[in-house]
Amino acid sequence: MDSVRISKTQATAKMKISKVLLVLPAARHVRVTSGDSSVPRRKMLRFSILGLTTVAATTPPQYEVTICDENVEALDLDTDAEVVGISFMTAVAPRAFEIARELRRRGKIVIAGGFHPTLCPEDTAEHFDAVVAGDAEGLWPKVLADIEAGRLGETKIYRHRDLPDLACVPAPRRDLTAHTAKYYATINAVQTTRGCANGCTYCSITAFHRRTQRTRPIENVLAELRTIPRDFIFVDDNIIGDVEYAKKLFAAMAPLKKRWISQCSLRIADDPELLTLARDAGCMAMFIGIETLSDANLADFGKEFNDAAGYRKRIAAIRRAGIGVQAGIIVGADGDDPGVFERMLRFLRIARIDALQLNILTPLPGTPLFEWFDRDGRISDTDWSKYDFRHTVIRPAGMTAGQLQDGADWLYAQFYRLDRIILRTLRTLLSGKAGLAVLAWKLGMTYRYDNIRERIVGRNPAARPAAGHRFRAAARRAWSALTGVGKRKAKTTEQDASRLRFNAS
Ligand code: B12
Repeated sequence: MDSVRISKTQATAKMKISKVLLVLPAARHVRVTSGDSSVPRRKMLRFSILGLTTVAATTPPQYEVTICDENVEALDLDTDAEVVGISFMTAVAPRAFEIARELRRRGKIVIAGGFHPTLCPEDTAEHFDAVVAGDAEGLWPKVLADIEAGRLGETKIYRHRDLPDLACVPAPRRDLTAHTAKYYATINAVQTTRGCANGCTYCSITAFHRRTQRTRPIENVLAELRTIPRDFIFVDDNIIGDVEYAKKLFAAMAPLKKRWISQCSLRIADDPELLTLARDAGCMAMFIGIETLSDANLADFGKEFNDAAGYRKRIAAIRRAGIGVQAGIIVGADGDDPGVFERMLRFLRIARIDALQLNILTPLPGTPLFEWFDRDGRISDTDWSKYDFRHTVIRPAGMTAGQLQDGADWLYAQFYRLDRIILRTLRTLLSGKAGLAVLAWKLGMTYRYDNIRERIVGRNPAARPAAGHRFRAAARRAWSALTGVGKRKAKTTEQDASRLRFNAS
């Protein structure tokens, strides 16, 4: 273990711990609060709190552990736990900082862990008593021991020198989520590998896992699978990253008769044996990063292995094997112009994509993309809560920021239009894949519900406006040329070039 040491005088007093609370903060628009305890109907988008159930499992048994996921229950700031661990990704960092401030004011010891703390440990440390950067295994028990011994202040950032062997990953404490299980698509999330060896320039996984992929012993995974129901999700980042391992795992899983979904790269399409093994192991669908139709964008993303020209053939091969495809798409890359949204919608229809996760290009801290955008002064918004892939936080090269936002909203709303969801579902049903049809229907309706609730409609920036609209726009332009009213203020060069300070509140 490696750690950042700070002055000894800051060490805390010895503290007896009996209770530990683990918190998953939620964004404002989906959060359950004590004032309004109704849980938003978006169950299909809640499927894993494996981070916290795993941290709970690494907590020494003498402590009583509870979990609060703000997506499904209100957080009680007057908790009787002495120590609170908060897990968060970048998009919820502001909420995590707010919770930490409130809890520390109440005398609690508050520790951060997860993606954002790992990728921005120094910034995070300003808000917490300590930060666990990386896997909890091996570090979290040490933090708790340091608190009891009064040594916590000596170490502010706990970090592994060498990434731990995944043989040490404990079975997650799913029992701690039993009371809220009905709000999740499944609480049965399983991880068989961590990380991904591909070096995609926008991806946090590469930075977090130091561009490695570690695998769990197959017998440990099988033992865990035997304890859970038939349907579950593998939350791996690229489950076929280590092909030989994946083949062995899938072959060993076949007799268990499970049904699962996961994430992988398009490379699965190139290996017929792998496809068959995955299907026979119960794979129903894969989330696959298609990302873009432009080879220039793929080169910027360090993802040339996707090869845009081969998409349709490869996707067809996956679907022929009986595996559905949810496409991960990124818009706003330098090669994208205002026509990208229409082109993409057409492609998604022709390629018979079952579900879509649309992401506006977002430079996440710790990634090469973030360094480039920061260096070039192209980050336009420094509020982490907007780093949820649904907000434009960059200055795009091939269109305006407004066009990017409008076009992305339009594409999402169009893909999840009710008639299109029905059509896709019927098509899948008629091809004899009832399980996949139900899954695609539920997912489609959930995304649609989110779009309606968040009033996402958008506008196709490449569409020719109707005559009335063109007339009003021309009149507005003439008026603003004459009077100067309504002109957008240009940002100053100093503002553009200055190093950005990210909003921590
Ligand atoms: C399932 C999942 C989701 C689920 C739920 C996630 C959740 N827990 O809240 C849903 C669908 C809601 C989701 C949404 C999003 N997600 Co998501 N998600 C994942 C995924 C695939 C798996 C998470 C998981 O279960 N991991 C398994 C556990 C075991 O790993 P872990 O969480 O890292 O936990 C370990 C350590 O980090 C540490 N640890 C974690 N927490 C704590 C806390 C303490 C106190 C301690 C000591 C240690 C500790 O110990 C754990 C065990 O070693 C990850 C990718 C990944 N590999 O993790 C992306 C990931 C976390 N998501 C990501 C993103 C970007 C998003 C979205 C913003 C956008 C999107 N389109 O996906 C939205 C955000 C919505 C919002 N506003 O909140 C990024 C985060 C990047 C970042 N820098 O923030 C990831 C890494 C994916 C990626 N390829 O980049 N996601």
